[in-house]
Amino acid sequence: MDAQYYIDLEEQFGAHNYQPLDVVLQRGEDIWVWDVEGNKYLDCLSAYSAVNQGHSHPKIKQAMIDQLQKLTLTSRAFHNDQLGLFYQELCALTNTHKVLPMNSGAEAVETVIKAVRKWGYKIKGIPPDRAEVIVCQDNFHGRTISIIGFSTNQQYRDGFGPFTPGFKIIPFGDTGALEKAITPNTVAFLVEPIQGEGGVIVPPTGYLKEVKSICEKHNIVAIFDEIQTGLGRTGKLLAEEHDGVEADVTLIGKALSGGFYPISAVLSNSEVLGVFMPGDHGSTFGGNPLACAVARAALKVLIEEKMIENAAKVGDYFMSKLKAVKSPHIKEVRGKGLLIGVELVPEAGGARRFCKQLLQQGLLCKETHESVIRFAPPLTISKKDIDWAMDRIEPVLKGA
Ligand code: IF1
Repeated sequence: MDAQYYIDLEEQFGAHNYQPLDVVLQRGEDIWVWDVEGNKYLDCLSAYSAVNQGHSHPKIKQAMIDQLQKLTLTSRAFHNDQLGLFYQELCALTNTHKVLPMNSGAEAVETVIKAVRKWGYKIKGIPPDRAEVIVCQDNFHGRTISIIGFSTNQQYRDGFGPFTPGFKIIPFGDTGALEKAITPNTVAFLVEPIQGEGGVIVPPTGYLKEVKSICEKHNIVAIFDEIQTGLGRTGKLLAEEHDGVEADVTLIGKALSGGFYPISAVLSNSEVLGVFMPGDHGSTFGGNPLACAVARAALKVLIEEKMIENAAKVGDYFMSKLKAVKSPHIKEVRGKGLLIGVELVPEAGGARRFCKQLLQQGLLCKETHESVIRFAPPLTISKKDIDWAMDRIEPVLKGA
């Protein structure tokens, strides 16, 4: 069948909550994907950084197949032989004390909001139902009602009220605003190390370090949402490492499974997650043996195949090539590692048309915040692959 056949089926039967580019993908291998008509593309989105390890990584695939032959789901009413090993390996890798596994990134965000509120009431002594969490302008933390309730993107909120109270919004990157927003009822500050959907916004150097010391000073929980920036994307295991600082609670997801299966996790010091008692929180699929076996393999290949170091090296190379492009359309090239945004000037008419042209040239990427082209290929990409990509990106960026 040709692409239109599949597009028409989605049009006829699917809710229209996305507007995909006109390409129907069928197969993926490492940095490459093929559509139903056999055309080959370099994937520069990596499913929004869920496929950091490259499409269909053989070792993650094999780990999934092996676990599929044994046991996929038991519920947390019983133990299983993958969860404890997953905890141990993840904690050793991230210097974490306690883990709570969930499925989607948004569920991890919702989980940490519950945890810090309970920590506020039980440990910090905040009056009941008065807990406040500070978040940033242009944040993206997921699509649930509570999370979009503190989004500043009108479309994400429109028609979905009423929203969950208890959130304060401050400018991203502004530690003075953070200090000013803190009240005796503040329990936490939730922030992305780099705002992905916000347009690949990189905060001033040392921002996270200053955030952490302000949080320590006022006894509030520093939560870094690393669901997109984590697991090697910015050239470090966690983006917080660029500032040499550790969050009190870190959220990861997406590439935690290498794109094979939904799994997310709340990584915390003992105090915050320690407030949960049996029955306080849960999820049917959270921490299932299949998810844990896949995640163990995804973490293993990330480290063993030095994908993080490669992201730093090839990311710098990619960034330098993009910065060297002389084009009247480009306003700024920014990012870290292999999370790069090319912001276009308003006169360029938006990033989508450039993404459509790049698609014709065999590159898959996605606009974000209307005027930014986001480049986030798998962390396995080589400098040679970047040269192949730049041979196609440069003419498009220079074009009309
Ligand atoms: C969509 C954006 C990216 C995230 C951060 C939590 C979540 C995400 C920093 C929630 C998810 C995804 C969601 C997807 C598109 C994509 C996205 F454009 F929406 F914002 F990556 F930038 N924290 N981001 O980036 O994780 O529940 O999706 O597993 O909703 O369209 P999730």
